[in-house]
Amino acid sequence: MGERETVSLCKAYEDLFLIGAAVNRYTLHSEKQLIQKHFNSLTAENEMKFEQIQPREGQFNFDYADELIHVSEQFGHKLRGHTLVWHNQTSDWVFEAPDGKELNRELLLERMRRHISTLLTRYQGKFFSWDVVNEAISDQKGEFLRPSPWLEVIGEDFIDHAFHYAHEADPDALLFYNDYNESDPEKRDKIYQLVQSMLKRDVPIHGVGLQAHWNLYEPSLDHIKQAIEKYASLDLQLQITEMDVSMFRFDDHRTDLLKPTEEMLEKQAERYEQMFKLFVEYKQHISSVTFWGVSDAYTWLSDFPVRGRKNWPLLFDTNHQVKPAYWRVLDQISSVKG
Ligand code: HAH
Repeated sequence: MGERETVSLCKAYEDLFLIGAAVNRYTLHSEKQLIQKHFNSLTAENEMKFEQIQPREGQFNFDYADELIHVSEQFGHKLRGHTLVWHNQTSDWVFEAPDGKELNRELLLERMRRHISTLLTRYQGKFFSWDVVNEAISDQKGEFLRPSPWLEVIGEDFIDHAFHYAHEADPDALLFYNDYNESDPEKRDKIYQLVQSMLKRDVPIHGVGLQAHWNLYEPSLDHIKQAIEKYASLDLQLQITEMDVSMFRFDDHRTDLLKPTEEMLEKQAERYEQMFKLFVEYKQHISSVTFWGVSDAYTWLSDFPVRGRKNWPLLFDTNHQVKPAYWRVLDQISSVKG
């Protein structure tokens, strides 16, 4: 039997949802062929985060975002913006009092508004969706919002304000609340409650982003399904925004593995198969599935949570070749198309 020929993932899925990848200033070039063939949506992994795009007050660094737009226009990718308001990777100056003044709610809201409106006005019509607020819900039991300077200085309505500012600047952009551990039942209910209350207050929010940083063992398929159903019941779009399937449980700190075993690759393929089966089942609600990287040659998980430990969470291996998981994801769509 001859070798099976690889086909474009995003073409296979084009009637269902977009297939995206997070890229950075290096992988945009080193992974060019895979990016062109298999993906029809791109996200900047780091370069559009607050600390990189506005490192000093009023000094914006648009170079990389502009390059991303250039590449996307050449090859026809859609673009997701990541991310406007977050407690991490945000420049210190944002939360510092200027000389002779105090940092108060009005000033921080003004800094937020200026950041959001500068980006969304500049990139109007270029980025079809934005992660407006990232990870505002707490992981702690019994705590609703995550403690952060945004919350402390502005108050709970910092989230509403971010969405209003974004909508004012680009009324056509789809605006998302994005979070991880989104399939954990307790956190899921908090995210649901937040978004539901925003809808009641007429806050312009159009979708929930499920980061989907998953692994070989967790979350369970049941929990993923329940999360998708619960968010879908809000009648908003869902996007899978940062998918990867780590070879390790989150608290497994082993560092002895030089390459993944056959069993791990098979288990990963099974997990991807089950997850994409769900995405296909809920295709009416899901408008895009973005991987947090292109191939195992570079992934943020090779540094997190264990610094320097290699991980292999994606569909393409360290040599940019397809992995067993690629075929299983592809086969989910052939089963729908018949
Ligand atoms: C995400 N946090 C961020 O949204 C993204 O910007 C970054 O590049 C990588 C991951 C996820 C996260 C996690 O999975 C566990 C603990 C903290 C944060």
